[in-house]
Amino acid sequence: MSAPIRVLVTGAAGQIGYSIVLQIAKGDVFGPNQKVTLVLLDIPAFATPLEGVKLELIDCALPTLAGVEAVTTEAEAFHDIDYAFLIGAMPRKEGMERKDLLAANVKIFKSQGLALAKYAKPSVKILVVGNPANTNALIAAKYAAGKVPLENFSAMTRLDHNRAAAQVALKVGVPVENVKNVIIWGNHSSTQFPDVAHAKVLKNGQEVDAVGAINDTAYLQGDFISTVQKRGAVIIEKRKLSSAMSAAKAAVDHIRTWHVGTKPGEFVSMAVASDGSYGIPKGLIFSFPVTIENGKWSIVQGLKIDEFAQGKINATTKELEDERTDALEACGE
Ligand code: NAX
Repeated sequence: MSAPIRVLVTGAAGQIGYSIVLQIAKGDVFGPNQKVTLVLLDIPAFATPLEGVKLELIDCALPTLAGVEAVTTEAEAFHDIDYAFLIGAMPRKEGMERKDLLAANVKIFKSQGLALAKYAKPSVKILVVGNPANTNALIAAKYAAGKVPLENFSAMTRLDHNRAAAQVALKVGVPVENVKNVIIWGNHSSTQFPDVAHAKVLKNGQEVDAVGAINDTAYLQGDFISTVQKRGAVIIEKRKLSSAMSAAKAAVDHIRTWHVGTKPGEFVSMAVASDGSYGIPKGLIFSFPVTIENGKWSIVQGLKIDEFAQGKINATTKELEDERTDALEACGE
């Protein structure tokens, strides 16, 4: 076993937190040969349930868990960490607008960006799950600039990616592992563009284009997109709580892929800082198709974007630009 790595989970007393900590602790992210020290952060009002989560983790008696720290200050939480799952935030409730969430949450991420700069290892890799995830990541990166590189920040669209792959699998009638290279473009919001134009499915032993296998443009440009875009809202309507089990699994997938890399010929969706690819303004945290090698992501280049796709990409870009303006204002910039 190599030396333990320090992994922070914020909002660890919350519902995604409760679902994810076991998966990280038992090796689902970093593998069975890598010990982890889990650092659990929540707000002081949740110190007692957080302590309960810590006790349960100890009781799991896991060979991969080197230690658990339950803390309520950023100084303790961000100290020397290698990875950060920034989940803690105010979750969206039924009927709540994203812009109400934005003002409340970007201030948390300004403070955590400053804490990353002050306490974390400069090599720390960050996944923002708390909404509005893309813009929270942009704010955290801005306030950690100079210490933690921009490319170490990401936001989660892997849940949307997994939802899209699952819908394609159901439609084609193949197992989900036979679907690859769906893309989520843009924001983790209802303007996201789930795109199957470059996806492949393995059907009857042959790899074919998903578009051909589905052979239903009206579905692909209509119900498919809205099902993925609105899935979070449907889960809230039915559970009266936002997605937690599937969100935790997607966060595990996101960091595991970042840690171990993508398979040859495969890409995944990850919201990262735009370098201007596909005409997206530089610095926006935008979900792109990426490949990952040696812990470094690269945006997949040269994919053909048709007029329909371009319209969708423009809409989600505009929303992210507006969010950036509102977020900077909320941070007093
Ligand atoms: P919960 O309300 O169950 O848990 C959130 C936890 O965060 C609470 O325990 C709360 O005390 C804690 N918290 C609040 N402020 C904090 C701070 N400053 N520092 C540390 N902890 C803090 O929400 P949950 O269902 O776990 O959702 C967490 C976040 O994930 C929400 O913002 C939610 O909207 C977002 N989601 C993002 C998804 C994505 O794909 N990017 C999908 C799932 C989820 O909706």
